[in-house]
Amino acid sequence: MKLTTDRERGASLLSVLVIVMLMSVAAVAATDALARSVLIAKSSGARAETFWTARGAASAAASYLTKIVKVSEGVLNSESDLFTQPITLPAGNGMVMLQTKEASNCFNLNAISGGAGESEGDDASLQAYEDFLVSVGMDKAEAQSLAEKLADWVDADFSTRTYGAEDGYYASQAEPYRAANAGLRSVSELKAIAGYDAEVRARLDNLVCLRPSREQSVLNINTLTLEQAPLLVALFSTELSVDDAKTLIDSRPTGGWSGVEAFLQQDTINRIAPDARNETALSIASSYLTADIDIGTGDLVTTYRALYRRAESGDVSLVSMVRRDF
Ligand SMILES: [Ca+2]
Repeated sequence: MKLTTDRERGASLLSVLVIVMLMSVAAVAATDALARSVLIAKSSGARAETFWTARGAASAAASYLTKIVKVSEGVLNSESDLFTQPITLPAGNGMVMLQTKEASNCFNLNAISGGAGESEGDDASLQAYEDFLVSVGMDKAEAQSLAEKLADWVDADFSTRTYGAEDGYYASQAEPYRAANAGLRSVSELKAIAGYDAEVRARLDNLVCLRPSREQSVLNINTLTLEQAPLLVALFSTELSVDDAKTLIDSRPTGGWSGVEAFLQQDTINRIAPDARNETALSIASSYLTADIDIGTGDLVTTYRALYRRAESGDVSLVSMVRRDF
């Protein structure tokens, strides 16, 4: 009888041990899951904090830029403090560093007609784009072909221009797709357009942009860099050579030209026929600015790039903000 009782006790003890072991495993798993969700909550909290800090910094930068450019009516040159000195602002638990850069000097691809009901295209903007493509080194036939392919990609209709490409072309690719038939959403979209191979895109790199307005960008002659010489060439119907444009930019007086008139007096410009000039697209003021916003959280630095537009009123407003990945 005693033996049976001992056996029963032994069996009960074993059961208890098994239960305790299972509960320990469950407790460890629960603790692990809790620790993980705390970690996830913490990191998503940090991400949200970084994002809101960036938004706050971008708004603070808009007020700061408005204050600076209102005084000078947007007149800025490459030596301006705004472009050479970073600005540090306190934000949240840390600091935010802003570096403002000129963003007026680029060819606005949104000037190429793409809106609904404008399927005929805007000949002037397309011609300006062809001139720009010639100024970056394309021959005329290549420039016309690339311009028409972009125009077909963004225009609302499905009819193919002489050298263009519509659904018929894109549907015949190894991985078929369709033309967007809408304005570009990103410069990287060029990759999907017929003819815009890596070499072509490399030539356009840093010279083309997308701006909310359909107007062509007005260049600030006092912030143009040597690499941006083709933009100047395009404004003079390619009557100005790239080398002359570079020499001109290189000879710019310290602090910049006093005005567009002084620039137009330069020999290489002065001899160009008036109807080959697009003087209205030149200025000594900046219409777009970008700010790189570095936000430090712990060991991690997150960089955002904000685009700002200066209105006629002098107010500077945020157009867009994207996180930059390096
Ligand atoms: Ca189309």
